[in-house]
Parts: sequence; structure tokens; C-alpha cells
Amino acid sequence: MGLTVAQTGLAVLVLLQCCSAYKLVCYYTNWSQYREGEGRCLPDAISRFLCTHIIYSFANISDNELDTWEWNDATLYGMLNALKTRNPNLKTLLSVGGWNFGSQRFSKIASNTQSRRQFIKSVPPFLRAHGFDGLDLAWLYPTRRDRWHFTKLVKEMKAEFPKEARGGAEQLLLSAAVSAGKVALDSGYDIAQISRYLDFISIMTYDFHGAWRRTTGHHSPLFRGQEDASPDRFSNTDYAVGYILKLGAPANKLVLGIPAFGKSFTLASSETGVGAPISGPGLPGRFTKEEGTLAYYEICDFLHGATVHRLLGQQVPYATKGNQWVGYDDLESVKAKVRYLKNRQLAGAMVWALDLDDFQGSFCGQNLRFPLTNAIKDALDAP
Ligand SMILES: *[C@@H]1O[C@H](CO)[C@@H](O)[C@H](O)[C@H]1NC(C)=O
Ligand SMILES: CC(=O)N[C@H]1CO[C@H](CO)[C@@H](O)[C@@H]1O
Repeated sequence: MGLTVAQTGLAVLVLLQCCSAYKLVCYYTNWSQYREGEGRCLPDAISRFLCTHIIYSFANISDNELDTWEWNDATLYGMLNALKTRNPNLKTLLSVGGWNFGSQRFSKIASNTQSRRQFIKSVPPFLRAHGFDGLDLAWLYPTRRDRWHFTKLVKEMKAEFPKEARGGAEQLLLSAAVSAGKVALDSGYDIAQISRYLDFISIMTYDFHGAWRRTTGHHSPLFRGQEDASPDRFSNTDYAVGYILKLGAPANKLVLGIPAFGKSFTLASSETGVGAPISGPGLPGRFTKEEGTLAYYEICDFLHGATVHRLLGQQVPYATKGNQWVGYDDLESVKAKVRYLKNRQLAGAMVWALDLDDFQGSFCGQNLRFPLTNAIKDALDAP
């Protein structure tokens, strides 16, 4: 039985409008609301057709139950989930954990059958009450001791969701953000097991290089660099993806992390290349105010009067000005990363974070809001 031309046409049209073939998973952070002036970002600034999934980070766990973190989280949850009224295909997830949460607290909850159960039970009602479509686990990072408990947590959470959806609601999604570091992967995760239960896994393919290395280097190279002073073959996107695949994750559940931020250093000498000595992290950004890290929009600002170099092997740029050095991603490098993830047949891209992109469209020229995330979206949508 064949479809009529009209039916085929309609099907194509529905398909085009309905879902992009690739996921574009975008994080939004609860603390961006506190940045000053143009840095302040609220969820209603997000273009509702930009991402397929938006993840609000982070939520807390108190008394073993999923809970808000900020005094006004519930308001912001509402603002975020309101985007769905005009894009019904958009999915929103709430991420629990994060750096300040601490691995030990996760460990304690996950290792005890009763508290794990209590936590799992608390998740669906909380998500439903606030209009989320799923939960994202940001346990940074499970240790060797936690490996088994992390798997149990994921497995039991995933078993809970269909039960909860029996009333006819759409089943809640479950995802996790995992480290891209080989050592952390080897100790904390049973990748083959957790990827059976998770709907998708975001690989945090950034922060590979930092001030602890005492030299300049790109924090999110696509490939291993010949230029790298301490060339280690693990600290790049390509290695991390290949390794996670080898550990047994199916490609179609993996989402490649792309940073909308750069890592900066203060140079210690007149050397400005990769592997140049540094005296420490770079100066804090005007809005994000954190040493060693700059938002993409702050980098656009930094680029005035800076010298830009492209690392041909690593396929990412860095820029220098005075004694400052920053490795970052731009419109060209994100395209290369998207080409790469398509070649690997991964599920899509993840952006950390929307509020670090030029969300106002006022710093990077072009008058386009979210230029970096839009470039990723365009590359994903391109045939
Ligand atoms: C998060 O939960 C813990 C444990 O209940 C609590 O001590 C802490 O104050 C909470 N954090 C915030 C910001 O509410
Ligand atoms: C303002 C601020 O930073 N708020 C919170 C957002 O969530 C994280 C959890 O990772 C908290 O540590 C922050 O305090």
C-alpha cells in the first residue's frame, strides 16, 4: 500500500515542522539572573524554537527529595516552561546536582536503598507540578565507590517513570551529564549499563585544559593537537567520544557538549602560543566575574584589538591581547564539531550554557541573538 502524493507531501511537511533529526540540548543556569546589566539572563529571553531540549540547572535535594535551589526558582521554572505553549515540541528537563551540590551528598542518597527510593519517588510529582518533561542527573562526579549506586539510581529511576505515566501522561525523560575525562570515566561510570536506561547522555567535552597545567592550551579541542606542549592523547573531544562509544554507549544516545565559553590564562612571558608559560588563570569577565572563564559574549568584546589564531589540528581558535590568552569556540569551530558528531552518527549537540552565548545579540555583531547556538542549530539542520 502506497501513500498518495498528497499524503507524502503532508508527511514531509509534518516531519519538517515537527522534529529536527538531531537533538540540540541547551542548559540554562539559575545564577545567570544575578549577573549585572546586560549579563542578566532570564528564561523568557530564550528563543523558543532554538533548542529541542532546555535543561534548567540546578535543583537541590533536601531530606532526600527533589527541591528548588533559589528563592525564585518556581517563578523561573514557570517562565521557562511557558516557552512550550508556543512550541509544543520543546522538551524541558530539570537538572539536579552540579558543582556546588557536591558528590558526597549524591553518594549518600544513592547508596542507601531507602533514601534512593525516597528520592526517586519525589521526582515525578515535583517535575509534573512545575511542568517539566524530565530529569537530568548532574552528579559531578561519581567515584569508584559510587559506580554501582549510580547505575542503580539510573535503573530504578527509569523503572519508575513508565509506572508513573500509566495514567496516560507522556513518560518523563531521563538524561545525565557525564565527564569526558578518561580517569573519571574509568572510575565513576558503568557506561554500558547506564546508557541502557538513559534517554540521552551529554558528554561534557570541555574543561580539558586549565590553569593547573601551568601552560596555555585549548580547553575543548576537537582533535589532539601537535602544538600541545604536553600532548596527552585523552584530552580532546574526539578521544572522549571514541572512548565512550568503546565503553558501550550507543551513538544514538550521545549528545556532544559544546561550550559557549572560553578558558583564559594570564601569560607569564612574551610567548603567546600554545604551551606558553602562564602565571595563572585569566582575568575575570566583566559580567561573569570568574577568573579563567569568559562567556562567549565577553570574548566577542575581548576580540576588539586581539589577535586570533586557529589551531589547524585541533580545529578551534584562541585569541591573545596583552598578557591575556583565551581558547574558545566560534562559529567556525562549532560547525566543525557538528560535522564531526554527524559523521559519528551521534544524537546531537549540547550547549553549556544559553546564558553564556550572546543572548541579547548586542556583543557579537550581526544583531542576532544566540549566534553560537544558532550556528550549531543551522549546522545540525543542514543536509
Ligand atoms: C539544599 O539542601 C540541603 C539539604 O537539605 C540544605 O542544607 C541546603 O540549605 C539546600 N540549599 C538551598 C540553597 O536551599
Ligand atoms: C545565585 C546562584 O548561584 N544560585 C545557585 C544556583 O544553583 C547552584 C547549584 O549548583 C547553587 O550553587 C547556586 O548558589
